[in-house]
Amino acid sequence: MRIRFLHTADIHLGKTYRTSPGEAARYEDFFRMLGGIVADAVRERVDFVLIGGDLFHTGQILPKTFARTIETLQLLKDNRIPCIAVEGNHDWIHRRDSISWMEALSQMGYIRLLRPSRTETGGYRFDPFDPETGMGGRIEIEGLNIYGLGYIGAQAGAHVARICEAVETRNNLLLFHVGVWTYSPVEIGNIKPEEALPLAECFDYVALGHGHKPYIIKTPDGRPYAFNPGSPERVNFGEERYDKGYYLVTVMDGRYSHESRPTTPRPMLGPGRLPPLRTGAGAAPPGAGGDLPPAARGDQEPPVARDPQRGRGNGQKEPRRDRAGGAVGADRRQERVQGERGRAGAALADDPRCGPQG
Ligand SMILES: [Mn+2]
Repeated sequence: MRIRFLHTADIHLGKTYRTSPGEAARYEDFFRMLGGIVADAVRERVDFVLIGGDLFHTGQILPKTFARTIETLQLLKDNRIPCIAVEGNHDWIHRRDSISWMEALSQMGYIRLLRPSRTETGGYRFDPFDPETGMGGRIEIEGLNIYGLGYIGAQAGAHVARICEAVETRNNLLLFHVGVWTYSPVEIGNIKPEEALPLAECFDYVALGHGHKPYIIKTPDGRPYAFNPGSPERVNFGEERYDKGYYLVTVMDGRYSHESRPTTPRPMLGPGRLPPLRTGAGAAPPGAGGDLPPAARGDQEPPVARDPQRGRGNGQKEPRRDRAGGAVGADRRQERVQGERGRAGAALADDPRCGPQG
């Protein structure tokens, strides 16, 4: 039995560069990028699409962002390709008295939002997904059991044993919004490689999201088991330094093979004009583009030439200097606030910025 799926993450729909004339074009870039991935899914006739969290840039989104999201995901729904998603630290909503946008999308059948429930003793429970309520912790497609876990906070490493204890099936995949240190450049929401390793015992493929840079984690004996596609767009400055894309994964008789599908986000180089888009996933419709002043692109740092030899998601450790593009103290504090779930909802609703590369 052959199963094929696309694995992407960190789409960050609704990201804006406020008060800049180029805002409308940049806002649209993120939908165009997701639209390109959706079109690829339909063209490749995949069995499902995985989104590893941060579909939205903020927990509270504008009505137009929700409308554009539905419009973009409509093609998957029309083609009956399930879009399975978890919540990242960016689209997680604090208030439990109102339904989140992610829950709404799930109830409307645009995504299947996976979120485990917790037992009284602190354990995890992955109930089968119920299309009626749009809720559940796992879903079975063609004999593959897909478990979903969104952003669970800074102490995620301490939860790995409890997560594995809750797995009762074979042939398992885990969709998880977490970074693996030191591969992930995000400062918060990481687990250490040795903490992540037990996941390789109960899941054949761990589909990550969170770090915007691609990487692959292997077991000590060299088996790749955790895959982070990175953001297909350039969400923050500094992300022009590495290749962008998502994965097309094939499962044949329980064996996984995967292929990187490169995307071509708008270049962030050069002052003056808004650079044009190239073709491919995320290609520009006719008439897109226009002038974008330096402030809109946040040219606080000099343009950086891309080096094609770096950041290809080959699982190799990257030097720390790549992280956050030289984040300063204020940015780090901001990131810390956003990373703490208790306060994230309010902080993110008011602030269009994103923590460095998360
Ligand atoms: Mn993100």
